[in-house]
Amino acid sequence: MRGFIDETIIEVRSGNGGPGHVSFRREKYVPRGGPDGGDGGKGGNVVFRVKNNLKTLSGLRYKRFFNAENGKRGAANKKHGRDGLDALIEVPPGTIIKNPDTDELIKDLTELSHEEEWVFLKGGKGGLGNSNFATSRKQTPHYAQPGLPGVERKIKVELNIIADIGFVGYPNAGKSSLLERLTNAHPRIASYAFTTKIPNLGVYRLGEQDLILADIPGIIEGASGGAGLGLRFLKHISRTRGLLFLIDLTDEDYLDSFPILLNELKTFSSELASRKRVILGTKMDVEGTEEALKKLAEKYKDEEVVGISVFSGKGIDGFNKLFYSMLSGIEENEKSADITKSGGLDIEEKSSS
Ligand SMILES: Nc1nc2c(ncn2[C@@H]2O[C@H](COP(=O)(O)OP(=O)(O)OP(=O)(O)O)[C@@H](O)[C@H]2O)c(=O)[nH]1
Ligand SMILES: [Mg+2]
Repeated sequence: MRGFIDETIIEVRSGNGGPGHVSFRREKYVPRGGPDGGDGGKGGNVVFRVKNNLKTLSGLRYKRFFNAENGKRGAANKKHGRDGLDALIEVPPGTIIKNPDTDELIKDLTELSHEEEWVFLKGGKGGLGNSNFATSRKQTPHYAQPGLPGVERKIKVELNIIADIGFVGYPNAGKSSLLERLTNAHPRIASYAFTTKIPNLGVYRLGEQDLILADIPGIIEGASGGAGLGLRFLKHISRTRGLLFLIDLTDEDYLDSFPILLNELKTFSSELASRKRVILGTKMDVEGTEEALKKLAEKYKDEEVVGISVFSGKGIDGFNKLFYSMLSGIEENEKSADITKSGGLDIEEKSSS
């Protein structure tokens, strides 16, 4: 995933109404029964439903057409045709629907909460069967109405992606490497500082839900006061729900960087510094890091400290558990509505790359 805006174009169609039916009652000793053709069923609607466990539009990406079912024809005996099934399109909170040609807003689904639905296109009405048209003058009508046609539209579906977990650390700590290891993202990785200049996002599949991980540029001492690149992006992590502090165990001052990083966050926003967090000691494949990790864990007894290596794979399997524990309790506290409504990472940042 490159940018912060996920978008895709799809074509949707509501169902045609089913045609009304033409038939006449047939009974013993009644040579010419009255008209008994039933009405056609209604065409299915095109419906959007918001699902909190979705975080991207990947569910729409590989399916371009969403067609509701047509209503069924009416039948004899005034039997009503079955209504067509809706085309149900499930999207994450914060999804926006636009006209793909003019970019005009059609609907901002940010207003909807979990499981709420919005009917975009109504299906066509079913036609009336001939049983509706008998009059005293015309007792055997041989016509019924056709159903009304459905509606077809091409639309652009857009989503501001909001990160769930932010990676914080000095330059070169291994943040981008970890993102690449855990997700589908392919950020630039290099052995010099400030390789990452704008945040990279990746999707981590956690059971039924997608977690968006954000790798942000390295933060250095004085970031909150304007030093380095990290500052510009501190505002991005301010929307994340949990933070991973990456500390390079091969770094000389690995024992001191955590409070410095935390202090930068605090200076920027005290609320940020109180987010759920885990300290990751990185590059555990390098000699001497076992010892370093121990010292780190001893020094910050109140923190959760975990050792990992992207190279050897150490600790990588533990991320499922780690993310579950970071998110537990968060879901209920933060009504996801205010997270989604605060918008995502700015597209303006994307174009500055
Ligand atoms: N030995 C070892 N090196 C690693 C590991 N993970 C990353 N590195 C190396 O550390 C260097 C920095 O990695 P990046 O992922 O670019 O670090 P970053 O934190 O994103 O750096 P900035 O974008 O500059 O803030 C690269 O040379 C990586 O190959 C690891 O698990 N073990
Ligand atoms: Mg990086």
